[in-house]
Amino acid sequence: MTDQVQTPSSNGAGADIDAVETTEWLEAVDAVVEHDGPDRARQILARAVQRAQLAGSGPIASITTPYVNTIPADREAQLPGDPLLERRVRSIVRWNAMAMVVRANKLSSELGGHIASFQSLATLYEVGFNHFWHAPSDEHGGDLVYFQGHSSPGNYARAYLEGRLTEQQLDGFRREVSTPDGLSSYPHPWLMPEFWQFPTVSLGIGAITSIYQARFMKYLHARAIAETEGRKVWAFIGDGEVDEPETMGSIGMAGREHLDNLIWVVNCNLQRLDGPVRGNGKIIQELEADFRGAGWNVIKVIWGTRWDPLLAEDHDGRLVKVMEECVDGEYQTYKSRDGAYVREYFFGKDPVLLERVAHMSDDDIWLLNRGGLDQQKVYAAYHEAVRHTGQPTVILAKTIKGYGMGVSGEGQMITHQAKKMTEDALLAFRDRFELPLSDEQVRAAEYYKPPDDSPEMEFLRECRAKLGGSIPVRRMKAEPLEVPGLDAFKGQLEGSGEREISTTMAFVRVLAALLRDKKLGRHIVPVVPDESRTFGMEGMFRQIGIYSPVGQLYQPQDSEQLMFYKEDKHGQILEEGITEAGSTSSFIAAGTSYSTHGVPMIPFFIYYSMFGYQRVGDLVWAAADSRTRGFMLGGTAGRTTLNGEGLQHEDGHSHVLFSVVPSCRAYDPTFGYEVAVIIQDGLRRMVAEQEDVFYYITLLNENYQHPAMPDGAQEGILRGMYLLRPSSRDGGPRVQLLGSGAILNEVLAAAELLESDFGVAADVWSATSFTELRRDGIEIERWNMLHPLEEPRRAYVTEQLEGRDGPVVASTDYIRTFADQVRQWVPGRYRVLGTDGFGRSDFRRGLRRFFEVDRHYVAVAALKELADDGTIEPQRVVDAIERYEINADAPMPTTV
Ligand SMILES: Cc1ncc(C[n+]2csc(CCOP(=O)(O)OP(=O)(O)O)c2C)c(N)n1
Ligand SMILES: [Mg+2]
Repeated sequence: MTDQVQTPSSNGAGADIDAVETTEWLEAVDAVVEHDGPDRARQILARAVQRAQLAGSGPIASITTPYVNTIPADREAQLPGDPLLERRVRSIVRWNAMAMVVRANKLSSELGGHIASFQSLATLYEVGFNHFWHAPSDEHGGDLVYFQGHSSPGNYARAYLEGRLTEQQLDGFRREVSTPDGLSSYPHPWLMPEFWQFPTVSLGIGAITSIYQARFMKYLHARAIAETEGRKVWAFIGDGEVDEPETMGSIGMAGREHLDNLIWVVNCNLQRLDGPVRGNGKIIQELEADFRGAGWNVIKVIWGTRWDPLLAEDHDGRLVKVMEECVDGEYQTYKSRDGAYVREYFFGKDPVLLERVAHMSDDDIWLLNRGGLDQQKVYAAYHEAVRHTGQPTVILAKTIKGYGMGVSGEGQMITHQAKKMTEDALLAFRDRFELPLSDEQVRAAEYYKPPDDSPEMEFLRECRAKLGGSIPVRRMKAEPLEVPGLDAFKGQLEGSGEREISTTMAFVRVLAALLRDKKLGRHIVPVVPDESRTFGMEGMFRQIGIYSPVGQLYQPQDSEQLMFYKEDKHGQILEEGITEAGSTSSFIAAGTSYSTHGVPMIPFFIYYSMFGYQRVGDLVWAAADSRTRGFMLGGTAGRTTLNGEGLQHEDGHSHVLFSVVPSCRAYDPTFGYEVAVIIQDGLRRMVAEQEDVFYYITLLNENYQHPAMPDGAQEGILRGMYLLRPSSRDGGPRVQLLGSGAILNEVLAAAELLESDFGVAADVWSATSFTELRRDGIEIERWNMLHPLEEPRRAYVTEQLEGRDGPVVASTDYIRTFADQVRQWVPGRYRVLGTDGFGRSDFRRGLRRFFEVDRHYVAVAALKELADDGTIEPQRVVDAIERYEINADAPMPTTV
């Protein structure tokens, strides 16, 4: 077998080694066409092509190959060592994984867990653990394995054998609150930060993030930031999971970027949760076409070693024909029955085949195994996959869901959720996998670990020692980087003077300053889904380059210009094209680089705020679970600020959505100095202090003048509010006005109206983060509840507003829920204005009036609160409504 596997080109192009022979063949084709017509020629050629493919030619003018293993039996690399010993170790892992779930559910069925999925995967995992997957060590940076989420019992069972987990911990599976070292249900770095690296259980998330991880490793290498060559990304994906758009949506990128450091293993156990994945078709053939079309190297591992003699004898193609005719629904049913059934309903489809297996007993037929459950076949596939160059590889491995569960689930429709095994099934499991357990031990589902000096344990230890230690293992911190002080952003702190700029422009300047920073600059990763020009970042194309694995093979149309579109092998920008899901995956890869690669990288992922959480919420959740550090920037945010774009673009709720993510710090700044303070502090927390948080910052495209930072504002900016402009008026009615984002300018204008038109003093506060204020509030409230005899603490909002006269009114460009978050800590009356309803297009002024968040509404709201307080006459509110020409009977914006 050759070391480097090349996919034969599909049209057979290349040097002709025997032109005379070729001519003879072509003449023969011509003759058939002439005598019997083109249909007959196609028939013969199709047969000839199939014959060649069966001999291992690979695809020829067709995107799929016959329903047999891609690697012919005589070209397989051989599994080293003692196959029986390896099987024994695997059987023990199988047992313990099953026992964990059975034991947890003996306690209570409330805890749940899955047995069937791992039993179908065990061989695929164990061959990897024993022979392929490197742990990070001095010699190797470590492979990254995205394990199938709901197969976690298999990982725990192996960690137990490796001495990483105790029996007590296994018994704490899914009991993280009541047991000291409980094990998380699924892979969650948040919950087990030294063990799990990648959250995968939301189906599709592991798939897409693994692709962008592989790409990020190439990027780090190209930029000479980390040595990632030789490291592989492996991802285990369910055959049902491929229906998720996140799973298949980016496979084209992996092909296009030649990610030969990426290996996917699709566990084709033919079943999902409810039933068959493709009962009426064949998932393996379908995926073969999809992946090959996307430029992947496809290795099908369908049949086990015991089929080899039957396939070798199949000169007339009758066996392969039946294999191809059977649909997955039938294949599932076969494995839920027995050898006699397989003889009758599979081989019985062709009397000649029945004859061929006549010498085999029903038991022999039952033992005809599937490729993904055959360690030799799996080894051969992995061996080839890790050596393949120029393309990512997908291994399509056919397995059996619930393998070994017998009557309690093997190949059965219900198997996915089976958490219990009958006593008979447990005993049969023990016998089938030859485990040295007494009936008593089996009934109690006792864990089993062979003695330390047994050949099994020695084998296990040796294998992992050779590969550098145990996996999965997660690094929690890297060497911190030095973060520039606030003075690096002097331009923003001093304000814009007469110039009108947007916070997006302010941000781009902050970013430019960071890129210039000698220490931090190269660690910055701008991630953009085709919106750089929208945000005025196109100057960076030329300056730092757009990463491309092949550089730039064309002269760009704008090459004459100073800031031309520059693609570069060492480029720094990740220009992702129009994929927020892909960009978020890059954000995760970069933002967890401190852990996976030991080098902190700082992603600045900028996108249209409406196409953020709303579009890729589950990936954001995965980012948080992964302990991603970095900045997400919701550009052109606000329901009335991105004025002309209408219902689909105008975001009035992304802040509310981000407020649900515990490790996200979300801000809605108005001025350049606020942007600078927030980003500088974010860098301090994430890069210097290595806190596992990330930031969501909304940016605006509205231009206005930015003042210099008021003295002492810094703490308030970070905690969520500060007094921006106190009224100079003493005595008389007074109000406290809060605002954020672009609406803060309306609030400032409202303060002027109140003072000039109604003689009301208004203090104006910039509320940079209602979400942070709420976090502080609930924490204080909880402390006070639990410490009833102690001096009560005060929430930051209360501390700021207490002792200041008058009701409080808040207005933002977000739905009312946003500013409402702090209601219970606001002393006195609190009225919130917001942009509830669907967005629409118009001038900003019109939109702010329509959504009732503009200066006039703020003034009216403030007067109404004063009237309700008894401070002024209600007639004054009527005056204001008239004066500002407000239609009191306009419909609610939510209803139109
Ligand atoms: C996004 C998402 N939707 C639904 C689920 C619930 N779920 C967990 S496993 C599963 C079936 C998975 O089938 P498959 O991918 O074939 O994996 P198998 O267990 O067969 O290996 C479902 C629907 C989930 N975890 N994530
Ligand atoms: Mg499945």
